[in-house]
Amino acid sequence: MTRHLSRRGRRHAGAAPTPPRVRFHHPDFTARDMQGWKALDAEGRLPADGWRREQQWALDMGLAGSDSLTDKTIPTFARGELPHFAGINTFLKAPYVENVRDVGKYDAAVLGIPFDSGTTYRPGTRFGPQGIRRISALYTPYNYELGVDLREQMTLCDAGDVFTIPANLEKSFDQITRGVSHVASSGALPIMLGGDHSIGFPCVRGIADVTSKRIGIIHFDRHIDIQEKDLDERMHTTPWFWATNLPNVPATNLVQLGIGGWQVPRAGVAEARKRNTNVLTIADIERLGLEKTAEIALELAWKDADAVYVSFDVDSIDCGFVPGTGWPEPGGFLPREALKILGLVTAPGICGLEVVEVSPPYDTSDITALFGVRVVVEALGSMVANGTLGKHRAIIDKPVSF
Ligand SMILES: [Mn+2]
Repeated sequence: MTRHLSRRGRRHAGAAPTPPRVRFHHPDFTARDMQGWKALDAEGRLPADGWRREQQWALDMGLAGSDSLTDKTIPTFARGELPHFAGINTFLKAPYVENVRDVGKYDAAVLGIPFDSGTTYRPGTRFGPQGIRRISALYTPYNYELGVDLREQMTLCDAGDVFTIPANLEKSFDQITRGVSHVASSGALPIMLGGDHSIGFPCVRGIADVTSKRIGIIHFDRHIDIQEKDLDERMHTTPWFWATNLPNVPATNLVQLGIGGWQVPRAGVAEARKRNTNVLTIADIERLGLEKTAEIALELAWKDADAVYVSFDVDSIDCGFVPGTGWPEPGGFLPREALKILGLVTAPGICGLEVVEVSPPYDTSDITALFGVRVVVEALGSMVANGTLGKHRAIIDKPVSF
């Protein structure tokens, strides 16, 4: 942009000599507070060895491309990241671990929990893992603002889905706990793609089973999800009642962010009050600000605890952004607010992450599933940027083997 002429100068602009072109509003490239400029430099410091290895692997696996192609890194059969519209989708096209005994060779493992028998309104979250994986193909492993490239700085695999039993919550919970405890015992960070929120209990149990240490939970939701039973069963309104009954998962370390509106069952509120969980509403968070909210959440979740688990219900976001969910609710987080808090609360490292309530049959243009992807990569990116990925291994003192 050229320098603005003064009112007087503009009036006589026709007669005045042309002013010199001066960069007036552009920021100083050396300014430390300009993330946009700093991130340009940060990318230049990232390695690209992982990308070159992937390209070579793609040629080895997929045959060299046709002679007419100028770019000799393109194989005949699509393998790896490119093109984004092709290939068999794992999460972020991470390697599929066919033999789950190999899962410990990776820093983090994604596992799908295709289960919606705990749903009390809209079903469809059994397709959540498929929906999230499909649209995850859109993403690269690199994030601009963080200056992080997951392909270069960590190893990720997709362990596939837990075999759940439709119409049987209890058998499914046992399967889920077994799967999660297997992954947790291996040392890989377990990342669960739900599934309805009833999986919160068996997922936390899977991690709590492999440690004698104390676990806190940071829970993003519009719903309080801590009543004992719903419709006579342990439905998706109940996970924290059962999780905080576990001896090493105290309710006082449960931090519930974004709770509110007209869909919060009073039975759950009474239970949260009785157990002294920590509830912050959207209005609280607006008043405190995002940084302060994250600071409070970390303080409460980590108080006398050794690790923190993050449970992210996509319905914590205003329903205008997440139509594909089981109990949509207006008035929740803006996506960027929740992502900011999520990045901050995962920065010290977590012992597990679940993203729940993505229901592709109700989704529009994959936007809810896309947000689910973003939750996972945002958490991983934050831990990589802060050097905390893998810290959870220190708490695994009772690994299981099957
Ligand atoms: Mn919810």
